[in-house]
Amino acid sequence: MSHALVPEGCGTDKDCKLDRVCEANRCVWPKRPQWAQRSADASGHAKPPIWSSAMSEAESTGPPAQGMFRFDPRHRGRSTFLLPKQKPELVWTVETPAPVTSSPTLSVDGLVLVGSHSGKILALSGDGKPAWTFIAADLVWSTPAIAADGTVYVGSDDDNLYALEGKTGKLLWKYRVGTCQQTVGIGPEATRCDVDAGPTIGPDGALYTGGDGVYAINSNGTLRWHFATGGHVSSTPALAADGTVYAGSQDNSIYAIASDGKRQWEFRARDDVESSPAIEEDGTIYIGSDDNRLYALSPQGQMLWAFTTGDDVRASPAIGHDGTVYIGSYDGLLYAIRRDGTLLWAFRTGDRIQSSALVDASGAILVGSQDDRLYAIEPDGKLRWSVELGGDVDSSPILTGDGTIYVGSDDGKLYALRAK
Ligand SMILES: [Ca+2]
Ligand SMILES: [Ca+2]
Ligand SMILES: [Ca+2]
Repeated sequence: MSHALVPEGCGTDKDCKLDRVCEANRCVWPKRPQWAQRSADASGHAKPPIWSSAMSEAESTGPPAQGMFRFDPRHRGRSTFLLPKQKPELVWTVETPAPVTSSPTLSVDGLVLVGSHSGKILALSGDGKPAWTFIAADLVWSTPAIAADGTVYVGSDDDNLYALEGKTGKLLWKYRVGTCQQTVGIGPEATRCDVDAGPTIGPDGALYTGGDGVYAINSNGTLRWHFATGGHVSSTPALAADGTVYAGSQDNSIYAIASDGKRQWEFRARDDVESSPAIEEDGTIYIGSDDNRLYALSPQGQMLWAFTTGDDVRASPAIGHDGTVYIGSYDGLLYAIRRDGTLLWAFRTGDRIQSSALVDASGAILVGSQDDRLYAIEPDGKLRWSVELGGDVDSSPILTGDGTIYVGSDDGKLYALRAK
């Protein structure tokens, strides 16, 4: 079969992988990120004065990372591609062979990377053939992140953050997070230092992840800083344009940490925070909590609003191009919430939603549910199609320029789906 990913040559932006655009028949990174082109005045929120200039500068220090959880450091879950209109068909599956809650990531070399509870990190070609496998000493929940140079960073419940060579999977370094007496297995001490988060890759190549607190690790595997929290940090920190790191913790708090590792503020939710934050262009932070709420916080840490769902919110928010926020809840509903905190619509699935939604270029949504289905939802909240997989779909799906969808499931498989 033909390769699922177009390596070179393009007719339109849709032929290009990731967020690249087609210029003179070549896929290139856009000169300015799309978010920087919109006026913050239109949002109605106060704009931090350094916002766009700081990010333009940061972006100019190097090409953006190839991929990570929620696609970029601001975690908006926003794709530049279009979801297929027709229900896609199964192209291939790969047995990992244990639950896949990790979300797949694409490299510009055309590899699909995913972690598994088998401890394996698998790299597959676009046609599902194994390129390499790396085996950690415990479960992998973490979504692999791929730096601009192709290096793959991924965490494991064995308490290590691993750096792997992108083409071969060869271990470059590992960083042991925390000083937990027991690193693998179950129990509070065995899980306290688990590296479940992303990691997130910053513009200078630094890695932001969680364990017994929040970690910033240099791209050579040395510690930049550790920010202690009162509970495990399982979710992936997000990085704002001014270098502020936002992270949630099982100590019920959401933290803002300056680029030097110093605490800026702490916002107290009423229960664990396992959702990862998403950051809007104007700096607004959206994050869910086990207290059933989705919070909108200002860059200064004030609550703008809270939207209450019927159960824990462990998924991470997606932010549409028009500012609508999409998030699933353990109550089984996928919510579309306007930027003022009012409900636009809710879509009911048959079980809890842990999967974080993807929003496509037209505002259509893709999300998994523990009812074993992957749903495509129209911008107005109506069902477009759904596909039944073999188990819970807690993994967050990704979409490529040719409409291929990759997602993992508790049945131990990574799925590739594509419409005819
Ligand atoms: Ca552990
Ligand atoms: Ca709850
Ligand atoms: Ca199920």
